[in-house]
Amino acid sequence: LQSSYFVTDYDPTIEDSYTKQCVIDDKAARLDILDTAGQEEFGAMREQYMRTGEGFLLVFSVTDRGSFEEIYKFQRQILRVKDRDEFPMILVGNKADLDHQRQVTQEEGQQLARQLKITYMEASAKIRMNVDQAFHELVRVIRKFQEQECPPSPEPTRKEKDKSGCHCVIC
Ligand SMILES: Nc1nc2c(ncn2[C@@H]2O[C@H](COP(=O)(O)OP(=O)(O)OP(=O)(O)O)[C@@H](O)[C@H]2O)c(=O)[nH]1
Ligand SMILES: [Mg+2]
Repeated sequence: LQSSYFVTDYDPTIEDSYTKQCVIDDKAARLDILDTAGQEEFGAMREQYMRTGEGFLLVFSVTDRGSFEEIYKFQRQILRVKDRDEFPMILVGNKADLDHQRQVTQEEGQQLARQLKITYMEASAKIRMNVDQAFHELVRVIRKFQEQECPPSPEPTRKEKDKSGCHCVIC
């Protein structure tokens, strides 16, 4: 589910990265997007990207039940790596244009999202439905989370700033 173009051939990702500048809710944001591998062979890299990510789009295909069933495991792994009960994530059911090949209903997507306490969105990279919206929604969730983690203090002294250990890349 890539932000700016649609590729027709299947080309398994190992790891790709993109940078995008945009304005979300009147605030500038720089998105450093890391597109990671779905294939099991590249699973060893998973913990590393989970450690560095500030937020995650959990993408499955509504036409592939197996990809849906893997989401729960990924989410648990992210929470374990982050050592948190909650972390910014959005559940995305991609390929919503292929309605006749559906193996996962919208209700099932919603239900899983409720269970994981995150938002569910259906998208189609092919017809560019909800692609930007999914990234934007994730930025909102990241902002909210980081605001809670390190609320902007009125005038922190330099020493306090150094101690705080907050790295709000998207502010
Ligand atoms: N119809 C339709 N096809 C899609 C959509 N998104 C991706 N595809 C097709 O599905 C295939 C796989 O797409 P990728 O984006 O490479 O899938 P991926 O999940 O990144 O796969 P990995 O990189 O192996 O993890 C390609 O042939 C795409 O053209 C979509 O929204 N609708
Ligand atoms: Mg890919």
